[in-house]
Amino acid sequence: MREWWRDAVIYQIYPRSFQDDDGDGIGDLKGITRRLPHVAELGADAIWLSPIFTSPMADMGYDVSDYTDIDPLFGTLEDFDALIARAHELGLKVIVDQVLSHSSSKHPFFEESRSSRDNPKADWYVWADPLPDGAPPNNWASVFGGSAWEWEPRRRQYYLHNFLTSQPDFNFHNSEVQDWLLSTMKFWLDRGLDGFRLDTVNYYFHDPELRSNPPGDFEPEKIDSTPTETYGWQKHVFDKNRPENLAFLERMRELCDRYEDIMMVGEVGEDGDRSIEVMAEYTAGTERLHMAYSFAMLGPNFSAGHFRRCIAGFQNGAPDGWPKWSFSNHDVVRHVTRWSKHAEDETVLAKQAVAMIMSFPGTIGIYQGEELGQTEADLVYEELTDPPALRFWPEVKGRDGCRTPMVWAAGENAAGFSSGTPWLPVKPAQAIHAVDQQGQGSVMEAYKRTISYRKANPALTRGETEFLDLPEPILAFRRSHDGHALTCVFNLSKTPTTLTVGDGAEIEGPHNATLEGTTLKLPANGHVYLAHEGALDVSA
Ligand code: TEU
Repeated sequence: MREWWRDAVIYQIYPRSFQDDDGDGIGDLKGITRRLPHVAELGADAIWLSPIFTSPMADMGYDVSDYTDIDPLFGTLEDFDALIARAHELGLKVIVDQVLSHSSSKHPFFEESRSSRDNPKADWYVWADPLPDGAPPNNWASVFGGSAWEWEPRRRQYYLHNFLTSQPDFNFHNSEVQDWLLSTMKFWLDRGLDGFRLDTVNYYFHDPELRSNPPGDFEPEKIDSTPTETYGWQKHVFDKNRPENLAFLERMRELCDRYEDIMMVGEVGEDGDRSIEVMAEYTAGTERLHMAYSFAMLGPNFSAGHFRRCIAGFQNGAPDGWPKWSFSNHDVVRHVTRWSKHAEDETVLAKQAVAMIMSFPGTIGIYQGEELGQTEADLVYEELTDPPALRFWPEVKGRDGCRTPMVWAAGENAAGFSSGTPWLPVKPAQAIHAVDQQGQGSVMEAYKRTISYRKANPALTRGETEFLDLPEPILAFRRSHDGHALTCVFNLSKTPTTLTVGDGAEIEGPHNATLEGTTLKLPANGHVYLAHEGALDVSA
């Protein structure tokens, strides 16, 4: 099916926490395979597996030590093959996380590179001499705290790590590195994979001049004592988004285009308006990424203006680009908790959020558990495993709270997830969202109905988008395709409101609004799709 990915709903699986098959308390590939019908029944078209390759797990698999094998925690290559086969039987495509910007410090190539200045891998990572006073070459800081440079006594040089010290950055200026990384992608494509989620796709190349960035509003060495109140992602002083990245995207695309229907989605590690520009730049045309996402919709901002800036900003930036939007993933507080101050009830918010995102233009991503209205787990320090949380607690709670096990059944601990002790606890506040507690009127029913409605409406999957100028907290836009138009209206507040709409509109699909003649009543976190011919006036 050509360009399957444009219409797709992609379900992100965090393998550690989806389904444990061997009772060690950690999810695995056999467990995922067993639970794939759940994903297919939701109406999803593809799964994205967060890292499953061999790793010391310092950053839960985003530190790879063997790019062409499965970590024993998750299973074997044969288990992977069985998962692919089962997914394809169910009509699900499979993409996996490909972490190319850095490897694990335990990768044999880095072990060799750091051992001396003249081994075959000496130039495969980013090494730099100290300044005359011994300091690192510049003020770049790690996303996870401290300087982005770590000292290696055997070389008497620093190496670059944009994340943990155990995640050294590859030197993309070395063409051998590029060629080898492409070969690891080819290994998985030859094994039947349908595509990749490319980690930190805007971090690949560094400035070879190693120029410092203007001093940020912090100094790396003070970062521990004055942690930002944000989610641990420090105001990163590394020069991301370098122009050289584009040529490597084209090399990856050229490889993928040798296969049938492969898709690459890039993670743009930015969260402001710049991130929308980079998403657009990286997906423009047909020679770069198929699509990209950023942290723009993964933060605290829950306003009509913000969502409009993201969507309209992307479309203006790349009329022929393609975004992926999602509200949650393994890196951020779950959206029903993150935005809870805008709602009296997190379940109502969950239903509004799925109605919103399924009406957005582009490909839609959902994160395991959000179909249950899953909330963020409140963990104590001793339960934490995530490095930025352990470093910046209590200002930064880290990412464990959004990574607790999928709750397949109500009951004690991790009923249904594991017969053993789960690697993160399932607290009562999460257990109440169990899959087997979902029924009539549940969040899961809303997800199934909304995804089904989206897939039946090309106006939502392929239509044009035109925003209506209404005051906060109303988000309204028209989606139109082949003469069919839907005006999607959302009340992004917990205060009910009434709008006036033109004649002839009819409510379609999941909603919690009422329309009497031309009076549209939206409750707290109201949402509605209005079907109509031509233009439809909506006024506050
Ligand atoms: O996350 C990327 C990331 O965390 C940064 O891009 C940061 O979010 C951004 O600069 C904020 O503006 C990816 C993975 O999703 C994450 O789980 C890994 O820990 C990280 O890369 C390192 O591989």
